[in-house]
Amino acid sequence: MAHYVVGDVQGCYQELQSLLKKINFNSNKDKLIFAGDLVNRGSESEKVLNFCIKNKNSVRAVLGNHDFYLLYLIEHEKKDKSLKKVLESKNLNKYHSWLKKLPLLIEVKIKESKQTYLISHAGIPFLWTSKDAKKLSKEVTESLKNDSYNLLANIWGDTPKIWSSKLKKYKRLRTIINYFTRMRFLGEDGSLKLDLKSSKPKKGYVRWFEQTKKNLKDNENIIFGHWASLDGKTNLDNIIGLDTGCVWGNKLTAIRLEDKKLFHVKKK
Ligand SMILES: [Mn+2]
Repeated sequence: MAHYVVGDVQGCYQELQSLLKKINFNSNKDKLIFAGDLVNRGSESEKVLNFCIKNKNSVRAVLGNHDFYLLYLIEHEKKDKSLKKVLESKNLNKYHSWLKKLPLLIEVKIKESKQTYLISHAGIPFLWTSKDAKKLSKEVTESLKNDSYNLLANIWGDTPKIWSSKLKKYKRLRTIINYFTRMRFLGEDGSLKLDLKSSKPKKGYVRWFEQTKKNLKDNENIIFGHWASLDGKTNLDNIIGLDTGCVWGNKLTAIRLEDKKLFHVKKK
């Protein structure tokens, strides 16, 4: 049995199938965890969701910003060019209920290596301990369970720019979601700089993992997606980026947690 984490699929179903072949994925014994952004931009988002639901006993995923966008469309707008086939699918209710239950953070402990892996779409800011992050992910999950319509109407926007434990209600939930699903660069105080999307550092801002790495214990690792222009390069062996821009013509990447081996397939 092995645990694999897969980077941003974004509707690239053919490449996902090639990657599963490459890793010899066996849904009866292996576990597959998606680092978010299963859907949108790519042409076969509905097939990716069908695969996840069909294999739901061996598949887990964290929500990415594009998955939130799909949830928003399902509950509010129902119109989008790129996600048309998903929104018109007879399986839409299944997609909805499966996506709604996904967390923002997954923790996997590997017995053999005694390593712990925290998986979230964009990462974890240094402002949170791993215990905080788990608790804050649960707050969003609870809200998606009990109040998704209002939550989804209130998650859009780049403010508040900085986390505070005093934040309440939708401002609080929006900020948690922005850190977990959209973060790239942070100010020195930990404030989000959401309009910077390249991988090049800018004065006054650092890539989130440069700060978070100081918090991690010897056996702790973080796996994230979201940042295609980084092409997986953090230069750290305990904070690993898996978004290698498949939907942009580059490649789809997975990591096997047991030995940290990376697997890639090229965009077809
Ligand atoms: Mn993303």
